[in-house]
Amino acid sequence: NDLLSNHVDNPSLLPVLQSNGDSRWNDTSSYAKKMHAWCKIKNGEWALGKILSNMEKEFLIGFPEGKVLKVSTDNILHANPDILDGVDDLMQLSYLNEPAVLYNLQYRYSRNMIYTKAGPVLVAINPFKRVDLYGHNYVEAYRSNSTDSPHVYAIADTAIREMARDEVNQSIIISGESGAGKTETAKIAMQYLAALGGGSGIEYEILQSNPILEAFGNAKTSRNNNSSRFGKLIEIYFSLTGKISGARIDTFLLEKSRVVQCTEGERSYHIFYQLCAGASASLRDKLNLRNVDDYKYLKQSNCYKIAQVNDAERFNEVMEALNVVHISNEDQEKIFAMLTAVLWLGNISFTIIDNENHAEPVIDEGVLTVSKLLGCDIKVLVLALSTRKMRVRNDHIVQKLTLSQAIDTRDALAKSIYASLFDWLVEQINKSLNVGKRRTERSISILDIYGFESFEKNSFEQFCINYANERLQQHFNRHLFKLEQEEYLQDGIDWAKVDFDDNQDCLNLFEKKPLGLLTLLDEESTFPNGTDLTFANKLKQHLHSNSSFRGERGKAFSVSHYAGEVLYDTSGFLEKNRDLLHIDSIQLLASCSCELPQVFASKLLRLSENAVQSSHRQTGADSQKRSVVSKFKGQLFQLMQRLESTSPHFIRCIKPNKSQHPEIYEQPLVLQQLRCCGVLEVVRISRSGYPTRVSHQKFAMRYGFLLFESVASQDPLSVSVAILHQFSILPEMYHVGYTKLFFRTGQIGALEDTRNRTLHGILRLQSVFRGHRA
Ligand code: AOV
Ligand code: MG
Repeated sequence: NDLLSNHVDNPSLLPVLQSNGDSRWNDTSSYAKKMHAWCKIKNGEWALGKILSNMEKEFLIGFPEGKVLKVSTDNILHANPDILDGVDDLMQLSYLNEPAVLYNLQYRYSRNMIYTKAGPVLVAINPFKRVDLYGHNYVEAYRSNSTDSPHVYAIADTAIREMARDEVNQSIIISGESGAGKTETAKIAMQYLAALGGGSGIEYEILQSNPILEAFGNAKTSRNNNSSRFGKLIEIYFSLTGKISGARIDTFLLEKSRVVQCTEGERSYHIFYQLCAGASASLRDKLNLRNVDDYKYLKQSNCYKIAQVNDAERFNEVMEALNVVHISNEDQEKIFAMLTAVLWLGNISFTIIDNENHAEPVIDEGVLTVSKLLGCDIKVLVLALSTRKMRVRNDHIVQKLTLSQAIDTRDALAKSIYASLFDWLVEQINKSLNVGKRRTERSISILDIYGFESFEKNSFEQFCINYANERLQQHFNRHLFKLEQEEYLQDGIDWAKVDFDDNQDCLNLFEKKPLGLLTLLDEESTFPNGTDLTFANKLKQHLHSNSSFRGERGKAFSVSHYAGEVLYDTSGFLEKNRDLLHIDSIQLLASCSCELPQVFASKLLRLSENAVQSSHRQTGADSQKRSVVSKFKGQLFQLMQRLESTSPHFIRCIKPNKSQHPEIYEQPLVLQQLRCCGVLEVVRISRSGYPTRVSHQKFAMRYGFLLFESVASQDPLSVSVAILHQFSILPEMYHVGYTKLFFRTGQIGALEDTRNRTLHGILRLQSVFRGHRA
């Protein structure tokens, strides 16, 4: 008893017990000698040291290598006791500060435990290597509930259970920056759902949609060798017996520009390289298909291969997958013909025909092959690439195109064929996955969009991608804060609402009417005299007061996104937003004898007619469609609405390094993602709440022996309460629930400390006794 009271009387211990666990609460008196603490080395990097002495405003810290440093109080944070090393839920940490979270994730990551819970959110750190965490045995373990280790499987399992229990549709929402592992994670979730809900065979078709969509919608970028260039929501339907009965895929805004334009070191869509590498001799012959380096569209970026990827093999896998989703061999050949036509379009060159810089296509192999593959007349193709029909009042006139107009027309046609093909393919897959039936069943949706991007040069594509991520981030914030607050209310815990940094400012910058980025872009896009420069100037004129906006030199502006500041170059914004395809090009497609171009043409026509009706605008004979951003905004709103009607499960993917290599954990990079992805926000709420939850039983067992006096009743609750009293834990620091004790951060850490010292003391005494006896 003496020994114990000594420790409790130890004044250096009490402040720790009373600390509210807030890492900003940095009074030196909360640190005791010999305690471990995190010392900030430089921005985003921390080292663990031991406190040798504490002075007024600084500490003397000893590091493992024997180094001793003076560190100011501002750069010191509490470290957690060793027993909390590598906890599988960050909520269990006594001290929820940045270094503690970073260290915990790194501890697990280095042991191939890539999944960690951050309260309700699953954090997944990209291993960039095969990890043995998947497959039959793991599926069985999660299905039978014999493990509670954090895992995508556990999330998918919860989704299935809650879908059945609550009769509410579920969603698994995966976010994280480019290359963080969203697409892989989505596939892992699908595999689990397929394993549990399989049986009819449709699950295999669903899984096989992945290699197809990746081939046509993913590409190598400087951030990710397999970067998704479209957004995807797959809704998987379950029958009442829990079996998968079908699925529906929705895609969002494919990055079209990549088909005709690609940055050095990146690639166009995988399927082009796969086709060139893997097509059989007879197919090559039929399509007049060449090698990758024979095509200008593929040549311009100087990159044909991806390390460790065999495009020819992938091609066979894609063909196999196409078979699985019931795309006939004839249709497959039609698809390949369209791809080859796109490649040959890029090879069409022009000659100047007069001194006004008007141009005409050179009639060579390019023109001939394109006309053959599309099934159109050579003359019609040539006209479509060199002239434009215009209506001036009531007269129809034919205008010749200048060289740059002709090139733009050619590229617009190539992009349009590719994007139409992509949409058509998704439609075919959906037919096979059994959509169209009236759906009364429950479903689980998995969302995998392109992640936040910030390159050296950011254009319209990044603008759209980052806007989408901004919307998703808002969904994440709202739900997590709402959910968390609801849980406390349910437990009857007093709960003052927590403020959090939301991204509403940035969303307003995009969406506000009439003066937001999107409306200003649309407005400038409809002005005949609008240019990228006038657009940039207009932004600077109208948006300078928004705190998320900054005008930059020339045609540039920057936006302060939740995930960091991005500098956008407005070059090409207007043209990409208008995304004009001249009626001549649509008519060209409609005139083709091949089926696919006709299908594309009628869809394009329908779209442009709808838009004309709704906009009451008509300029010349151009097909006037809704602008790209306004369509995208509409899609995102619909997506959010659909997600709102589901019960969400969030997965945050983290990229541990920029080089896409295994075993490298760059602390500042991880920290930046944790900060901006809102993981630390979640952590912050929990810090103001009661993150540590221990059952009465467990608590009594672990700390009961520290009691000075025995308790009359030995039931766990009474023992627990006695412990709380003995250690003078302030009433506002804990809450006694029906079965559990809820603690604020820092409380358990201090108790652990006392427990360890006591155990040490007992061991020392034992050895002293043993020594006496000897
Ligand atoms: P993303 O979807 O988040 O990026 P991916 O899912 O494509 O990122 O992951 C990038 C790469 O990381 C993959 O191609 C794999 O090599 C590797 N990887 C990710 N998760 C795992 C895992 N669980 N196990 C093994 N390797 C993995 V983007 O689509 O760019 O935003 O637009
Ligand atoms: Mg992806």
